[in-house]
Amino acid sequence: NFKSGRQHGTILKKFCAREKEALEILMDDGLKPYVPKYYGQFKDDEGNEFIELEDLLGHFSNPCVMDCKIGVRTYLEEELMKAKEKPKLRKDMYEKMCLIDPTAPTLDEHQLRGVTKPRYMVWRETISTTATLGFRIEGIRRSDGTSSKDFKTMKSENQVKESFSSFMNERSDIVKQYLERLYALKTALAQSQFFSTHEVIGSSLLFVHDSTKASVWMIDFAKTCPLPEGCPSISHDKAWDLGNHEDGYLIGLSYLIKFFEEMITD
Ligand code: 4IP
Ligand code: ADP
Ligand code: MN
Repeated sequence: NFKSGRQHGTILKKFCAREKEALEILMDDGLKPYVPKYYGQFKDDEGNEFIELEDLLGHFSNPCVMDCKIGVRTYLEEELMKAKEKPKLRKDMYEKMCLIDPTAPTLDEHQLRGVTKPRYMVWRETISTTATLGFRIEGIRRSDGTSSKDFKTMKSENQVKESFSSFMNERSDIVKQYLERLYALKTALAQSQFFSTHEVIGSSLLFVHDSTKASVWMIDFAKTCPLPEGCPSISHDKAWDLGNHEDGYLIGLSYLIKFFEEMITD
């Protein structure tokens, strides 16, 4: 997905100021063990800017990888404000919507051949498990290298559980290793200064295992922001209402933990 970094075991991701700022704080927070190591900014010869991150797959051989996007909301309140003040129609999002369900756009939207970003993002939340479970599977890559991104309309608990089972392929020991890590993450989140002062939107948990070990990390902080002045804290486990900045991160984590627990049969 990303270019290899300058050092062995790192990757380069397109620069985003917000993500860089989050990673800098995270490197000095209790969540550090659950985040790829951040090695700083980098500009290539053409002037393209990157952040350099630990390659989390580096510790594994022929890994299986699953990306779960966490939270009940996937766009920023700021994006919603912008769309209200000055609606910008996204033709690309309208087209992505039609590909999945040509009956999803309203008559107006069909005529305009465009939808606003929040409209598209909310629709994606409701056709998947984001709105109901606070997480959704974004992609799975198996150890043979084949991958599937066919999860956009996965809306039922059973479908998600089946995908988890097939991802973990009856390996109870792997499920247990993931669970230990998820419990530890939950504890670290409860104690984290970073987590108590940030809204975490559009971030994923990246699950990685091979034949002997399993682990999970928090990734993608491009839409993780410090809470505004007037809103010193959020619970991360309450429903979102405009202005309350809740992200539902812990709703998603709790469901993940619950589903993984249900997979342990012995
Ligand atoms: C994508 O929709 C994802 O939600 C992207 O999030 C989001 O980028 C895109 O918004 C949006 O079009 P699909 O997954 O349905 O294609 P991610 O990068 O986490 O996958 P942002 O920038 O919001 O994270 P645009 O505005 O970048 O197109
Ligand atoms: P974007 O914002 O462009 O979607 P992400 O940070 O979400 O980028 O990463 C996209 C994908 O790249 C993830 O689903 C994961 O498979 C892979 N990835 C991201 N960060 C790392 C990392 N540090 N090490 C290995 N793979 C990663
Ligand atoms: Mn992203």
